[in-house]
Amino acid sequence: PQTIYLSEYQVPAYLVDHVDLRFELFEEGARVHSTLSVRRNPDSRAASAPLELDGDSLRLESVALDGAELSAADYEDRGDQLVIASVPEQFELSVVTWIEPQNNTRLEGLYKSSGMFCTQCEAEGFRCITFFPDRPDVMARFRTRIEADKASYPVLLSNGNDVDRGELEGGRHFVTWEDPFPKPCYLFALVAGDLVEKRDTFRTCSGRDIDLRMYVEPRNAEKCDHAMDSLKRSMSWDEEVYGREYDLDIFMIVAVDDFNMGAMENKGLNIFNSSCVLASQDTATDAAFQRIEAIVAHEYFHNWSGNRVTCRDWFQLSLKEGFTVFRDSQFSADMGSPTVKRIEDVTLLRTAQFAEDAGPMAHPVRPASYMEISNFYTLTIYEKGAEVVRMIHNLLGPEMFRKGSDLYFERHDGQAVTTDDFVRAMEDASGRDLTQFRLWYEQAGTPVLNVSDEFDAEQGVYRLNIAQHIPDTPGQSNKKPQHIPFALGLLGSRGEPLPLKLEAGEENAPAERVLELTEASHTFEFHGIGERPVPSLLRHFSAPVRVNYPWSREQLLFLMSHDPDGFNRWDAGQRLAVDVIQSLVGAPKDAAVEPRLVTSYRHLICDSSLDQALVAKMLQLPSEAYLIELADNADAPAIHRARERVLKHLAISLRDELVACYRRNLESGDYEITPEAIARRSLRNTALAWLLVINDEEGRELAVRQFRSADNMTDRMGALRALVNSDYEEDRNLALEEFYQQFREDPQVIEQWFSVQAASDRAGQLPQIHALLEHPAFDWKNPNKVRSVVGAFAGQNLSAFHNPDGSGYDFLAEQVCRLDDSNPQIAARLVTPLTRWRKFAPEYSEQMKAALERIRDKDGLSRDVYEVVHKSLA
Ligand code: B3K
Ligand code: ZN
Repeated sequence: PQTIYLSEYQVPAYLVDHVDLRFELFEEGARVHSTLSVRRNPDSRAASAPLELDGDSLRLESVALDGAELSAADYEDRGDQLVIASVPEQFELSVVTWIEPQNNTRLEGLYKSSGMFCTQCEAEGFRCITFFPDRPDVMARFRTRIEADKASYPVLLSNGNDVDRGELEGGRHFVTWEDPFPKPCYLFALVAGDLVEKRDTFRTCSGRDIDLRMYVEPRNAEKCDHAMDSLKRSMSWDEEVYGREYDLDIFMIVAVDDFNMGAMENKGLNIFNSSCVLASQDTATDAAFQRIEAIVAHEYFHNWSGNRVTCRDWFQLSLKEGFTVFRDSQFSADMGSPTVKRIEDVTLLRTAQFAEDAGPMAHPVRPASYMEISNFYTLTIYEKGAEVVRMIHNLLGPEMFRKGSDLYFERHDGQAVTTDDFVRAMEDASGRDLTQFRLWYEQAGTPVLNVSDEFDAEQGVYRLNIAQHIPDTPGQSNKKPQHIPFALGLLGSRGEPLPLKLEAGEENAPAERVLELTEASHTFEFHGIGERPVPSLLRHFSAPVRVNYPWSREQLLFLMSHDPDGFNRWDAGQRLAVDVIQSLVGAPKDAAVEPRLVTSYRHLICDSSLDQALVAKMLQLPSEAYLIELADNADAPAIHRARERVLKHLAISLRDELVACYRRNLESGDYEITPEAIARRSLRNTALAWLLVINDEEGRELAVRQFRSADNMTDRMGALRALVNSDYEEDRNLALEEFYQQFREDPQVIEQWFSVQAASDRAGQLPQIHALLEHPAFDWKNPNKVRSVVGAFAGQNLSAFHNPDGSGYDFLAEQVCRLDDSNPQIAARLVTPLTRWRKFAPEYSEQMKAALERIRDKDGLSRDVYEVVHKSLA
């Protein structure tokens, strides 16, 4: 496969002003009539360039130029391109193609999912529908007529407004849609199905009434309220916080079961993976409710950050994704607990994005090259990209940032632009120079900050030395220092925040500062300090970096209870737990567990005056995945055992407190999704899980009772998970069976049922995983099912996946090869755990590498998997 380079970007030779589409949908395929109004691009230097249109898996039926049918000698059908050597300055091109959506298992372009037609065009799926310049800097106005059998497909949708509809012969009908906003073809969408419609309205800030419509299969009619409410909250939040009003008269959301990712922001017609939009108290956990709110917001926010202002090319993907993730995380913070939201975002970043940035697929937020763009919808583009925008927000402050975003939207409305244009708007609005800051877009790798300090008691001066370096990543070494906003505070011995005087005698010095690091090393002096302070570093995770500082356990315990920054209280607890667990990896069985860890957890569990949402987070031990990310020569089963030891020790030591915590947090009253109620459920389910880890009889009874009587999925799943992860085999099997019988008709719940087993070291050993794959509810064609079994096993059940006999690796390699033919995008994602092979101790890494080599040697490997495997082995 070919590598595409950012440095080779050229403006399109031809522009398309208007697209007229007619879809004839049938059971045995679809005929697509496309008429493009094309003109030569005045900005292109390629004066007499041939017209080249992208295509993929299309059967060409006819081509006409300005109404005259072309003969085969006038054009060349290269399979992936339709080339016409000579065309006038301006012309109309009509092309008819035949496609087979019913056989499309890649789920790119037009395909069928549970009997309905739907599309996914980002990044390069439109070329699977018709020949087109499939690149985001070609923006056109679309008119789309859909024709289909009326009984089977009563609902026919596309972008924009429905302008015409009518009956056709043979029980068929049509609807025509017109989208007044020019857009790249990746934002095109079409849906045809037998769907129920849920309606609502939203009045915008300028007083326009927007028609909100959700389309779902009839059995899901009762699961739309949460998404609809989330949508309305998103619409008014974007008006208030960013001054962005919705622009069309209709906004539609469709739920489909077979979808490669979470959702898609098609103009006016967002398409969602059912699991990211449908929810009811009975079927969705708190985490799912929150995820749905965030994704609905994310896709809605794209209407401005992505659609009105879009990307010039796919190297600029983070322009829309990083910014939109930042926007949705601000929104979620405003809707719930900001500290908890920050903790969740940082957990994901540090566990998964840091691992990506340290692995063979590491790439900058603005990559310089790719083979398959689908492989670059990564945590780096999304989450690190969002952190980069957050740093700009931190450096400029909220008001200047808003001026910058207003300028960006105004200056580039209707354009396809670059991350550099985004940064320039921020600079122009604020007067700040972000030249060095741009390195965040260009250099891959997570910066490491080594921090040391000294206290000069005589002078009353506390000195902090901060040195940065950025590790080498594939194709990049000797990196330049980056511009890093570093928030910190200093605490006195009673926990009081000390004023941070950067000059002796400074008045009204603040207790928190954002230092700006720009050099390889800095020394900061804080004056008027009477005793050695405890530093609280990188507050609220002000930059996506690793911080090394020789914290003592004493200091961490101190920060856990005194740091005024909630995020850093949590982080201190995590560092302490990491330190304790790491010290037990490979230690003798009778090595002692740090007693002060127990004391601090006791305090967290018993002191109900603490913020319970934060406590619920602080009680979660660092995950195995995070512990592996922090390790060199990782031994996953040994890490698993050390973590289990700490967990069991805590549970045994705090047994009575856990039972009391469980009872104190028992719900009375109606199910609510407030931060307080979520925290209560989380605390109670954590207590339950811990009790079952130590085979506590009372815990078992509580779990069984809760499983049977729960009135919501969070509690039902909490009890089920606790039982599944316990030694009570009979109760586990009974609960799993009951659960299945109760929810067998609901695919979104069955996905949870699969993953709770696949992720468990008790219920998810390889023979059981094979049994799940044979289960009648399992379906290789459905990405959610594949993720919930194969993905959960390899990504979460780490001690089983890293079985020293290599069977976990063989298993994954086999499933990747199986999926490579039918759905390469999903196959390439599933490879990820194997790509981390260099991280592990030799007895593991050699076998992981061998599994990758087996995948590499498969015949007819897709470009998607090829890129990931070859880069990982390089
Ligand atoms: N923009 C889509 C992702 C498309 C992925 C294509 N392989 C969803 C989102 O980020 O909102
Ligand atoms: Zn997005």
